[in-house]
Amino acid sequence: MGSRVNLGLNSMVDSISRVDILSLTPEKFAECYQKTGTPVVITGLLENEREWTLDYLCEKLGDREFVFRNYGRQRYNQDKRQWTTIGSGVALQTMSFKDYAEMLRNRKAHESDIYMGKCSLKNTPLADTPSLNSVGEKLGLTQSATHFNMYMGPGGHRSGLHYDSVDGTLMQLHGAKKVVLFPPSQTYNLYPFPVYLHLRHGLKMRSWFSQVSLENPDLASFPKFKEALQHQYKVILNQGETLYIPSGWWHEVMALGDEMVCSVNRFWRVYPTSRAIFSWTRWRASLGMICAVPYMVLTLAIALFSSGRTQKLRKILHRV
Ligand SMILES: O=C(O)CCC(=O)C(=O)O
Repeated sequence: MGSRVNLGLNSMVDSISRVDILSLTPEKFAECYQKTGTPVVITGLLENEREWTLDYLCEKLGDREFVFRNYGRQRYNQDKRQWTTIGSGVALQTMSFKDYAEMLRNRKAHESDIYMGKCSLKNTPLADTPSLNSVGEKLGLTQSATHFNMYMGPGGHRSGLHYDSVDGTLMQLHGAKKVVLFPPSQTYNLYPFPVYLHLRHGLKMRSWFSQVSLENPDLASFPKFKEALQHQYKVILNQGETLYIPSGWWHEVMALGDEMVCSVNRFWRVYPTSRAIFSWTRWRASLGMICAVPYMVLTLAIALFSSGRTQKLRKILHRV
């Protein structure tokens, strides 16, 4: 997969392999990475794509409204066990793209850590971007699980350690991100939030997120995390590169630098099906979703009969 480096800190760090698309065929991608569920950085796929600057994004998305995540900077200093919201469960703010661009320019988005997380580009002019559409084709990925999703915001933002139950391709379009990964075998050394938490919090909390802070791990409370560190991988995803993240692989994603950083991902059905069937992390996530159903039904019913129902419904659906 990549080379192992001993940092002398009682932790080994692997780097993810880089492969150029010119030396990769869909068959080779399936054989080497998809079937084995191995992450890889693919270069050359977005070679001809223009840089997605804030001006370009304003031109394409200007007046369109999106649901943004207002995380708040203080989160980074909190013990995750005190959290009652995660990811799309945090305070949500609906605004036009151009208003958000202004918050990035005047740094209000940096101060409050406001992030455009998993915002679908469906029905926007960017959905037809040829190079994005060719990524799946060139890798032989045919069955998408979602449309393109935008993940963009201020440098310094961290999307906390979690796994997805589908495969993902993360395409870097402006700036760079650092990604830390752990294999599915490390799930219990990463102390995921318990599945039953969904009964109380619906999808505001996610059992596929880790309770451990990578920056400042509490080893007294999470002693097995030391073992996980022996299996960690790190990679800097540069502009124009695509990271394939197989289902069940834990990942934390950090936007590097101080300026706006932008990526687009797409989720794909897990192939071969046997990899999906024998994946405990997937079953675990499905169990979590089932536990979240009663809470979600109740929240939807309350939203339906309240004033401002359209906004409320939009926010609830954004969580799914
Ligand atoms: O880029 C990010 O902030 C998160 C991306 C992510 O988690 C993913 O692509 O699965």
